[in-house]
Amino acid sequence: MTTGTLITVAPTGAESAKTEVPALPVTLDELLLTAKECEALGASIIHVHIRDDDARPTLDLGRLRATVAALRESTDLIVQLSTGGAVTDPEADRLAVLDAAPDMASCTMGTVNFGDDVFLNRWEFIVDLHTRMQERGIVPEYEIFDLGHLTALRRLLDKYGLPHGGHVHVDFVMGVPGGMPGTTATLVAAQQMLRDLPEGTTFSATGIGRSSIPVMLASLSAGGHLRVGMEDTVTYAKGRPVESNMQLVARAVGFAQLAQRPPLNTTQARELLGL
Ligand code: KMH
Ligand code: ZN
Repeated sequence: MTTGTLITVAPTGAESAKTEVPALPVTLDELLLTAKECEALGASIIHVHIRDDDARPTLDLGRLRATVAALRESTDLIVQLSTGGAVTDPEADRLAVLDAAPDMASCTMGTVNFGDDVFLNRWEFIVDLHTRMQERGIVPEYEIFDLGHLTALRRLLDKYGLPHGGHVHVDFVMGVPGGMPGTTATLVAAQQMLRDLPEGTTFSATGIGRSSIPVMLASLSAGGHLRVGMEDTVTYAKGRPVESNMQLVARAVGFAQLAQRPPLNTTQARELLGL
């Protein structure tokens, strides 16, 4: 059964430099403006990475708390903080992100090569994230960069139980150099593997770079949801840099409407995710 479409905007990420991508929102004001405009277009979740005064990625707890509060005051978006951070962030700082008490947080289900870097996610670290989120009433979004991460998720849920709220939602992050490719065949394979997870498990998908559009179309046709934003995509079309996150959200909304799966509003999204 298909429903409307949950649209997540991931506006900033930790990988692009403001000097190279001037449209990237890096200050709190830029983030809030982006959040409000993306919500008005049809986004219901915001996946947040923040930057310091020099526009470098940071996991500073004071800033994270202020960001969560400001997003809640200015929007009704579901606030999802990244616990992935940047590849250089230590585990303790990534765990401490939960102290900012977001509605949701990401939980990456395994280690993956990440271009020339390694995005390290040890089993014990994953267990810590999952169990602390259970204790604190934070709903996880399980980030799946490779198919084996779904097997790890099944093992996690079997051993440590369901997340807060009881609903399992995963996000296929496809096309990272080192992870699974952003193709229809891979998305279908990943979707098939959801059969081993609790009934009712939902998925979003995002394709990095040029896999953005194929993954979006595949996800919509497979009953999945969408994540878009400048964390994942900085080129709109060949030779055309992305002008704003709103441009990417508007395109996703247009595709969702064409698929007759219009965007879920924030209330419907909360219901779907067990928030
Ligand atoms: N920046 C990547 C190393 C997440 O937000 O949880 C990890 C990432 C995943 O973006
Ligand atoms: Zn992220």
